[in-house]
Parts: sequence; C-alpha cells; structure tokens
Amino acid sequence: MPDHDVIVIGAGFSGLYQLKCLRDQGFDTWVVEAGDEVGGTWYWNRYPGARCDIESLEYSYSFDPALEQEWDWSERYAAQPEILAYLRHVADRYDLRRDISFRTRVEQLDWDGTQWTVTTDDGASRTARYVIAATGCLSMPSRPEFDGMAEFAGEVYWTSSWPHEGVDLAGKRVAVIGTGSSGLQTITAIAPIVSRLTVFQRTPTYAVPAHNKPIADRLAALRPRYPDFREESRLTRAGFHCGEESTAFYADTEPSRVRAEFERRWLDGGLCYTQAFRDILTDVDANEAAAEHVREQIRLKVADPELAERLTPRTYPIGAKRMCVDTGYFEVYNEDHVSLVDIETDPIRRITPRGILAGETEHEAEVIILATGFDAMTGALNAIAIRNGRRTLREKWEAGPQTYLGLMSAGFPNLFFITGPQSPSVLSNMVTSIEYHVDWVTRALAHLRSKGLRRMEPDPAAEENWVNATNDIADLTVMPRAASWYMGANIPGKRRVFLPFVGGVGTYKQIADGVAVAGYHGFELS
Ligand code: NA7
Repeated sequence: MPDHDVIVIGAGFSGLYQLKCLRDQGFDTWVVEAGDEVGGTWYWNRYPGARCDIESLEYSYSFDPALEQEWDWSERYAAQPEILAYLRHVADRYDLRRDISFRTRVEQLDWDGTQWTVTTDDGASRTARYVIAATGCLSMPSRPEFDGMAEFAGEVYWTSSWPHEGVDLAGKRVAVIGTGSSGLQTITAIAPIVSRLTVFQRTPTYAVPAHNKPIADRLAALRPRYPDFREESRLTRAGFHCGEESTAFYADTEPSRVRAEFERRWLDGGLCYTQAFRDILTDVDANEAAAEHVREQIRLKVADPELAERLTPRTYPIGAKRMCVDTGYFEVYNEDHVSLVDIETDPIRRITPRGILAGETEHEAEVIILATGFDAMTGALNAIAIRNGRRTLREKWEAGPQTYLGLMSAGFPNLFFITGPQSPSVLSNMVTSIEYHVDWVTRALAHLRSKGLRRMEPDPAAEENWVNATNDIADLTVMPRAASWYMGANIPGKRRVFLPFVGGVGTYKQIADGVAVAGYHGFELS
C-alpha cells in the first residue's frame, strides 16, 4: 500500500484548494511546499509594489460562498500582502496546514508501474498512488548570468525571491534590469524613495493604466449575486469579466467609433483593453490600431519625445507578450533622477564593482534589482526529475511540452498538472483556471475510485491531437509573433513553441467537461 492516496506538490492557490477538495472526498493527501509558508507566487514575489493584474473580485476563490461573503478586498487590484493574507486565512479557515510539510522541495518522482515515489531534498521519500503538480506557471525564476556579478560591491535582489525583511532602498542609487510586470511595478514603487534610478530595458512594454481604487461599494453591490458572477466568469474568454461582448474591428472601422472604444477601455483600465474589439489578437489591423492607441498615450505621458520613443513598443503585436497594468509607470521617466538605458543599443557588457557597464557607459549603483522573469509553464516541472522507468518527462518534452488538455502527459500515469502547458492558465485569470483544473482532477480521482480503477493516462493519439490543436489555434493568432515567455523565448536553448491554450477559458471548459462526461474520452483508465 502506498503511504498516501495523493501527494500534491505546492501550497499556493492550486495546492491549497486541491488539498481541501481531496480531503473533502476522503483521500489521504500530503502536500509538499518549498517555502516556509503557504502562498506560492504570493509568498515569493514580495518586491515593492507587487500587485495582481486581475481584479480582486475575480482573482479569488469561488468554491465556498461563505468565504467570498466574509472576505473584504480593499482595492480593485490587490497588493501582494493582501493576497498572501487571504491565502493564509484560507489555510487556517479550512485547517489545511496539518497536511502540509513546509521547507521541503520535491526533487524526484519515480513511477514503478503502480505508484509514485516522491523524493524530497531532505533525502526522505514517500509513495502515493497519484501525484498532482500544483507547481505554478511562473514559479521557476529565470536568472540570466551577467559577467562580473560576483564582483559587484553593492546589494543584489531578485523580484522573484525578494527578502522578507531588511531591504532599505531609501536614498540609494538603484539599477533595475527588466521591464515586464515585476520591473514596472518595482520601478513605479521605488522611484519616489531612491536617489537615482537607472532602468535597463531590453524590450519596451505595452502597459495600460490600472485605475486602482477602493472597492467597498462594488463589493457590497456584487455580494448578493456573487455565485452568478463567478459562473459567468467561467465561460468568458479569459476567466474574468470584460463587459459586453465586443464587435469585430473589421466590422467597425469608422475612425471616431474605434477611437471612442479605445478611449473608453483606456479610461476603464486593465487587461480588458485588448478586448475592445474581439479580433485584436487575430487581426493584424485590429491589433495595430490597439497598439497605436497605447503608443499615443505614452507620447502624452512622457514629456521628452526622444525618451517617449525609446519607451514605445513597436516590434511586436500588443498582447503577444503579457501586457502590463501600471500605476504611473511612464510618468516616472519625467523625474530628473530616473533614466533609461536601452540595452538593445547599449548592451550590458558586464557588472562592475560599482555598477553596470552598458555600451561604453558605466552606470553606478549601490543596489541592482533583477526583474528578469521566469522559465514559464515548464520550468518548475522540468526542475523535478520525473521518471517513468524508461525516460524523464524533461526528455519527452525536449521539443516542447506534450500534454492532453494540459492535465496529463502520456507515459506518465497518475501524474496530473494543475494549469499545465496547453491549458489556458497564464492567458487567463489563474484562479478561475486553477479551480477548474482542481475540480476536474478531483472528480477524475473520485471516478477512478468509484469504478475500482487505479490508473489513468492519456491515449498518445489524443495527446498528439491536442498538441496539434493548441499549436494550430495559436498560429491563427498574433500571439506567436513575439519573443515572449509564452513562446519560451526568454530562456536560452528552450524550444520555441506556444505554451498556453489560446482558445479561451470558456471554450476549454466546454471541451474538458465533454471529455469527462464521455467517460474520460482520450484517457486510458485501468
Ligand atoms: P517578464 O514579463 O518575463 O519580464 C522580464 C523582463 O526582464 C523583460 O523586460 C525581459 O526583457 C527582461 N529580461 C529578461 N532577461 C534579460 C536579460 N538577460 N537581460 C536584460 N533583460 C532581460 O517577467 P515578470 O516577472 O515581469 O512578469 C511575469 C508575469 O508575472 C507577468 O507577466 C504577470 O503575469 C505576472 P524582454 O522583454 O524579454 O526583452
């Protein structure tokens, strides 16, 4: 007999809810977590200004109506401490901690034909019939090597593993490398307190304003209909509301109406901007119109036209890299103590004891902050030696991940992924997608048990079809046209394939629901 029915890796949004569901179903479950607290992403990413880019009313669990009635979100976009407090509350409220081992990292998984042996970094191992990887999509930091890093005399911080205390940037000369969401948020938050801020930008970023604000009134109005609101979210394109279904750009190119629609979305703020027209991610003209409106706004915000131009994204479609939601990012560059180094024209040559040498100029700094992103979607899974007796998952995925529905991979039975590659995951409200996968997997395990079955694995042909379908759908969009982490392009040597399922949350749900209803069509159960 295995030690446990199920071992879950990770205690973030996915792992916590998965533990609760399995426990409710009577499965003996053990959760392994590398951090010393619950929270996952929201435990590690505690850099200044860290904030969610999905609205709090959507980026929260829906599984318990009582929980959503009792928790008060203070702002439209919750800051990291509030989300971490929420997850700690969830862990306590459902008494989840007693089945979680903290400060323990899974290093190896071995399938012996009937069960998994899970080996952790303390050298111990335990067995389970099923393993669920709730390892997160953006949890394996990408840490590019810069020559001379070890010689730097000052402090170095990574946004993705920010120290819990003891960082004081006030009055210091600070350099930030990276202008994705983490970089933008950090830059905006620290600009008012540092004496000098030098930003190293490789690719300019499309950012739309957050218009963050208190939401007590909205929360009160929503509460009576929260369950319906959640149900609607599950069938939307991205797992959250973006107002009424928009028209197609090609059907509405009258300039004043197009402009009015972009302006309306801009004033509303947030990621719904790219849903101003329903074909912004599939039609190059629609995309260019949306991009051009953002470029105009950057020119309005940045006083120096030459600087505005350097901050303006031109080389890739809007939405093809994760768009940022900002709270005054571009305006920061109007401050005299803030400067921008374009490393496309002045590449970082090395880190020196006193700062960063880019092109011919040494930029002095006492602190370097690296906001260089993650080995997305496959990084955390590939960091574990997952072996089926013949080969590793990493070997199987060398040319890109192969999954059926992003939930499992053929040849690796009884191993489930929560928001795995080729599921909507990072293109959606993660919490909507997490809850959907956790519910799906829980139901599958209950189904197996009720039928006296003990093994589940995708049929290789079904998997191949799914991989082809996800690639084909991505190719119908502008999404593969950027060197993005969606494509694995930020990691040297990583095969460039589009990693998430771009067909939409609602569509995905209908497909995966159908698969389950049809007796887990495309899976082999035995
Ligand atoms: P991102 O979005 O991957 O941003 C990383 C940034 O770091 C981006 O601007 C990169 O430039 C830059 N980068 C990465 N490697 C280097 C090197 N070697 N040299 C210089 N610059 C580099 O990660 P974030 O943490 O900001 O955001 C991740 C997600 O978290 C976000 O999308 C939200 O979903 C939440 P590039 O654009 O690749 O040229």
